[in-house]
Order: sequence, then C-alpha cells, then structure tokens
Amino acid sequence: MTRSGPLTLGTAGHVDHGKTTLVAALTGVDTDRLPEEKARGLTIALGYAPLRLPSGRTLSLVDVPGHERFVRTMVAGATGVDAFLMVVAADDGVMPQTREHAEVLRALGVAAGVVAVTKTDVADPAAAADAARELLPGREVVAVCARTGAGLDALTAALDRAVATVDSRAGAAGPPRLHVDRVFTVAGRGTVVTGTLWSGTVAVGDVVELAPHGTTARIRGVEVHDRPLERARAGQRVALNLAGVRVGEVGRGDVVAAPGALRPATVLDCALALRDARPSERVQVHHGTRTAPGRLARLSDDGLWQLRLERPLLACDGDRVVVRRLSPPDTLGGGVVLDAAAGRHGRRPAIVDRLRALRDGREPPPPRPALGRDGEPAGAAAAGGAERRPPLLDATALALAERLRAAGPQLLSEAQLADERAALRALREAGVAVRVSGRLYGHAEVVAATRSRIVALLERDGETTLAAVRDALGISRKGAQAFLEHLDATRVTRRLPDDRRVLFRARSRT
Ligand SMILES: Nc1nc2c(ncn2[C@@H]2O[C@H](COP(=O)(O)OP(=O)(O)OP(=O)(O)O)[C@@H](O)[C@H]2O)c(=O)[nH]1
Ligand SMILES: [Mg+2]
Repeated sequence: MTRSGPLTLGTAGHVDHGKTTLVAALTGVDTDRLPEEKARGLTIALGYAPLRLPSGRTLSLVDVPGHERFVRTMVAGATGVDAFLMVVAADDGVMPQTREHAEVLRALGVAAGVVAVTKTDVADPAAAADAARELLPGREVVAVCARTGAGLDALTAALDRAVATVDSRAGAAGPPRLHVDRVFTVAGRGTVVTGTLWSGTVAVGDVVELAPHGTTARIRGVEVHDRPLERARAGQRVALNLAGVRVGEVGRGDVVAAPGALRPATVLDCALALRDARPSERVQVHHGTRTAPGRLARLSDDGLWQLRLERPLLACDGDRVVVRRLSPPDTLGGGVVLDAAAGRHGRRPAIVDRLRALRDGREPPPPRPALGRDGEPAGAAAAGGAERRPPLLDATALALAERLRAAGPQLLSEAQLADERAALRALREAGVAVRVSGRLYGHAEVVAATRSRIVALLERDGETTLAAVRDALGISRKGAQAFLEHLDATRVTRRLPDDRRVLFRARSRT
C-alpha cells in the first residue's frame, strides 16, 4: 500500500441531485454518453473521467446512477473506489438513495470522502448540510453550484485533504484481478474490457484468464484514461484490449485474473454488519461487478454469517461484499469475506472460533481434520479444547474422503460404498461428503466446483442440455443427470422439456 499511488473516487447520491453535472463542472467531461441517458436526463451506466486536484494529483472518477432501480450498477461502480464524493441537492436534502449509497459505501469500507451540497443557486444549503453531517459525521461538507462554479475550488481542496489519508492499492500484493464493468469492441483492435484493477499489475503480453468461464486471452493493449501504458497498477481504472476472446465471450461480472488464481465459490463465510436481517432470508449478494442471490445462515450472534449462493461469486478472503434485501429492495449492509472456500456448515464451535479469530486478526486455531485438505488429524487433535471439538474422523473416513475426491464428478454409488456405511455417515455429518442425487455421492469440494462449472456454462450459453453437461464434464450420462437433478433440487437450475436446463433465475447482463 502506498500513499501517493493511483486512487479512484466514486460519486454517490440520490437521483437528480446533480452528480453528473458536478462531474462535468469539475472535469470537463460529460459522463452521460448514452442516447437514452441524454433523452431521459438520467444516468444509467457508469461514467468515467480523470479529475485533477489542486495538489497536482489525478484521481480516476467514477460517476454512478442515483435512481433506485440502478442501485446494482451503483454498487458495481462503488466496489473498486477508494473515496467518495457524496452529492446532496440543497433543495431536496438527504433522500432515500443518499442514505442507501452511504450504507453501500460503509459496507464496502470506503470511509474517506467529501459531501458536496449542490444547487446552491436554487436553495439555501444549510439544512441539507446539517442532515449530511448527521449521515456522514466527520466528513467535510462543501456548498457548491455546478451551474455557476461557486465553491468548486473549495471542493477540490477538500477532496485533496480527504484522499491524502487514503492508502492506494498500488502495492496490493497478489495476482492481478480486474472486475469487468464494461465490454465493447474497438474497430480494428477487437475486444476491450474495463474495470478497476483490485490487485497486482497487468502488462502488454500477459496471459490472463477470464473467470468463471476459464477462457484464456493475451493482453494486446493497456490504457488508463485513454492513454496507452505498458503496465497498469492496482487502484487504476484500466481498459484492456484482449486478443483471443470474442466480445460475446466476456461480460460484466467476469473477472480478468492470473490463470488459476480464482476459484468460483457458492459458500462464503463472512463477518457482516446487517440491519434487521431475518435468519435464512433470501438476499442478493454483490461482489465486484457480480451479483448472486442466496440465503443468509447465521453462524453466531456477533456478526458471523454464511452466505449460501445460488450462483458462484469470484471472491477472495478479505474481499468486501454488499448484502441487499430482495423485496422490498434495500441495502441491509455488508462486510468482509473470511473464508471464500468454505464448505456448507452450521454453527459448529470449532469453525466459529476460527472465523472469529480471522475477523479479529488473531492467529486462527488449526482447522478441523475433516475440513483440512491434507486429511491430517494429528495437529488439530493436539490443539486442545477437545470437549468443544466435533468427533475426529477415523482413518477409514479419511480414506473414503480421498476416494470421493479422486472419483471427482464421476461420483461413487451406494453400491460401491456398501462396506463403508459408517464412514460415509461420518463424512456426511462433517459436511465432507454430499449425496448428489439418488444413490450417488461426491466430495463436497468436487460438488461445489462442478456446480460452478455448470453455472458458468449456463451463464455463457443461457441454456444447456444433459448431453452438453456430460461432454463438458467428461462424465457419464448418469453422472450428468445426477448433478442436474441436484441443481434443480437446490434451485440453481430449472428444468425445461427435453432435459434442457436454464439458471433458476436467469442472470441479466446489464
Ligand atoms: N439550478 C441548478 N441545477 C442543477 C445544478 N446541478 C445540476 N442541476 C440540474 O439537476 C438535474 C439533474 O442533474 P444530474 O447531474 O443529471 O443529476 P444526477 O445526480 O447525475 O442524476 P442521476 O445520475 O440520474 O442520479 C439536471 O436538470 C441539471 O441541470 C446546479 O448546480 N444548479
Ligand atoms: Mg448522473
């Protein structure tokens, strides 16, 4: 992390409060470029412009829509930002999406920012400024008018002060990850994707993977705010020209990453701050530029939750998620992913203790053997706290776990497991073995990975058949049938005539 590296600033605020007009006054760029935006006088898509501050520093500015129907787009834009510019109209004051956007920023951990109370040519800003101070205590509030330019110098000076305290992600370790927010073609050059680079660097010539589909591509060109560069660093808004991928093969919500760096996950253990969430409530989870419906499972009374998703997200430990209620739509809050490779489990004390330690930045206790990838029980057994620990898996169970893993998506049948009933029961109780369908069993990790592959197939093609799944996974027709029945039963997919499947809630690519 570094204090002088690139930073991204995101607008926020209620519809029609003057965000885009203020961005134009500050940068000279009209970020509402779509004909539909012009016709309706409304921001629909994310807009981008460089913003030069009095200190000489240039920020990447993301302009978001304020309309309540586009909160999903707002979250996708806010997800990579380092600081905010909350815009409140002097005549309207703090309104529902002023509050909701503040909630989203809080969930994403975006703490630094400035409030601009604008349209001071039509109303006295005092009341709106007081309400904004209450909503976002400690942030500077500056009165401005985008029409006359009054207050703009004071605003940019306040932004300079606000971002001076923010660490850039420029040094963020790890492989490159760019959450795609736009895809288009440029004549003669092919597919271009844009997004904020969350970590790592990308350079011309690098080979990257497009998760979750697994397509690989070569970076032909790198641009930051329309300027070509050899290499872009984390924290920058980046446009990548990709060779080897057609425009239809990549969409918003995909992630450009180092090959093999990301694993799609449908179960996330998280520390969340949520407003009046109901246990097992169905919610929409936002991560990066992607969303997935899922259910909340409370793991503790102090903010530990498991998110059980109907579609995979591409999260890493430490990433932020936003959780929204589906109906009526509202932001409930959000928080941090503690374990992006979690298995489905309940309030088991050993797991909850480990998550709490991770959340609090303490050394976590060693994992339970049943969940350990090495299947090595000794270390955990010696670690004490035996009375709170679930029963250890014996050697037969650990050997069976390995057989299940080795079988992969071929699965094992009850007949093949006839002599190991007790071990199978223990593995199922420990969440290691899963009954996929009928009499077929698989390793929980294999089942999760296979589910992700089928979902990725459906996201790419919209619809799939039994034969296509069989071929894509290289398994028997019976195995493919079992997985599809499993996904139907867990409402990930929906069955159509002729054994065709679609996603239960077909994702819309906005
Ligand atoms: N009088 C006055 N009108 C303004 C000012 N700033 C913006 N407006 C007007 O307010 C309306 C909304 O402005 P926008 O900038 O599109 O608002 P927005 O917050 O970007 O709206 P969404 O992106 O749809 O949420 C437009 O008609 C602007 O001309 C200002 O400082 N003074
Ligand atoms: Mg706008």
